[in-house]
Amino acid sequence: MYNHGLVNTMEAGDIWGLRWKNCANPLSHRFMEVSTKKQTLVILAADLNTVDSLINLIESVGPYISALKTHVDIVDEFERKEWERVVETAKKHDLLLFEDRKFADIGKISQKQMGGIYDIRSWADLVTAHRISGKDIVDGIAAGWGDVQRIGGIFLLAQMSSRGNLLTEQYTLETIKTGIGSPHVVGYIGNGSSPEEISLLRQNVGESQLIWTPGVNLETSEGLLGQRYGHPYDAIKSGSDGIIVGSGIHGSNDPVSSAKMYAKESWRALVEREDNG
Ligand code: S5P
Repeated sequence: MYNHGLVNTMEAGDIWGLRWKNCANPLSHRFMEVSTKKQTLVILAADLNTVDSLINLIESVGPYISALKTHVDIVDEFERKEWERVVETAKKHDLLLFEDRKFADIGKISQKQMGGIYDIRSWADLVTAHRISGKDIVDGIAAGWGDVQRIGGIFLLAQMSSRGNLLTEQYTLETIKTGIGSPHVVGYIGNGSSPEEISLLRQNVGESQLIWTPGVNLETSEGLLGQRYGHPYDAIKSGSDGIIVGSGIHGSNDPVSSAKMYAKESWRALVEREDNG
């Protein structure tokens, strides 16, 4: 087990405080437990386009991350059977499988899109969805899992990290209204590049659901094609529970050292967060 030496032995309930007590969905507790065991709040955005490169990356940084976020539709020559190797590797490292599909269609089509060529419903524990088409998208996605007798969780996009996005404060509030109290909504995606926006999101979400934030990087404040970045420590300190890191790890010359650094910053911020009581 990896240990930064910041905290010796700690139970998830001690370190996660109110979040541990108030989160209702068991998938959030699974995330908090794995994060505590590995002392990392890093969700790896594994944006690579071959199964072999994905597996190599997961094998090397697996001990320093707490969930695996995929974009299954960027994999070249996708084959369902080959994909199972990625799924197995993730499970070996105790990682929740989080498919960033960003569903946005009407409920009944989202249900069908959970199947199809990628068969997301059969392997993903978590998916992302936009609120734009109406609140029935949540039930549509849940029905997709139901079709294969599985239960999963949804992260609704309440904010985005990209420049010029159309998710206004009012839209964010409507999104939270849809998600709050839903047995299917584990949490929300927030804008990791802005501590102010994360704080506001946390105020409105309360303590009963998770917030995960992309748009974090230790080295740069701007990314390609309109991506914006903030510091991982600030994101967690202002109320995020997980940092989604892509190029900061897979684009680094030394992904293992980078993953360790992101893990350390995220864990340090959680330990120093004041609302853990
Ligand atoms: O608002 C968002 C929402 C998401 S899920 N902004 C994002 O960047 N993402 C995802 O996070 C994006 O699809 C990518 O997989 C990851 C960020 O990657 P990075 O390379 O910029 O760290």
